[in-house]
Amino acid sequence: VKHPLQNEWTLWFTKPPSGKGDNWNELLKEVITFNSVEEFWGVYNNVAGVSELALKSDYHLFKKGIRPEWEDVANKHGGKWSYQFKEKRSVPIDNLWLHVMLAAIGETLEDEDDGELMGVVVNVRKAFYRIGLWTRTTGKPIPGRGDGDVAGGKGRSNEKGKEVLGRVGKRFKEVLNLGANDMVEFSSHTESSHAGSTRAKAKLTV
Ligand code: M7G
Repeated sequence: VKHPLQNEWTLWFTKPPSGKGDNWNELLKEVITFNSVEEFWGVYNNVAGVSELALKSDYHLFKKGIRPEWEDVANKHGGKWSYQFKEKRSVPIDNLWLHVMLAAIGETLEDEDDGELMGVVVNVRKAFYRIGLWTRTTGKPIPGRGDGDVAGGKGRSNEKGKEVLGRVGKRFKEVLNLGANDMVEFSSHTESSHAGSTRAKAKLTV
């Protein structure tokens, strides 16, 4: 018996660059798509844990059909909540990433009609692990769509947009098991791409 997930999910992997000439496109690889709890565990049990990955590797778990890139139509008006774990030796990164993936596929990070969650990401870097949650919007109405219309075809005011985004950030923070003084930060993909890095200055925190 297979227990179906509400959405189909695709796991992606970013290989560390082997030389100078490697660009983002050549490094990002689609691994596998699944749509049941059982298949998720099959995938999980057969890929390397985050703690075993080389520096500059990423895992991305995204809803099927959405590439884990700023440029994807589903992401281009959005952004991400993220947190950097700087104590690489002591942070239980494999367990944290597992719980973030379970929260994503179990749909506990947002309410059913929020339509914000695009995917989750873990980056392995020299000085930190970073876990991110990509959202469809930045809390503001998407330009060119009139009445504040966002995902799901429902009108959403500026105020409501901020509220939804903030709630998703708070749930993400709970899954990461962070204390009240540890802040998850939001940055829009526009900021990230202009800064050439996701270390762009965050404006919103929870
Ligand atoms: P990062 O992995 O988000 O953060 O971006 P880091 O600076 O902590 O490593 C690293 C680099 O990967 C960026 O400067 C871009 O060159 C490239 N990159 C990352 N993302 C998520 C994208 C993307 O969505 N689109 C493109 N074109 N490049 C990206």
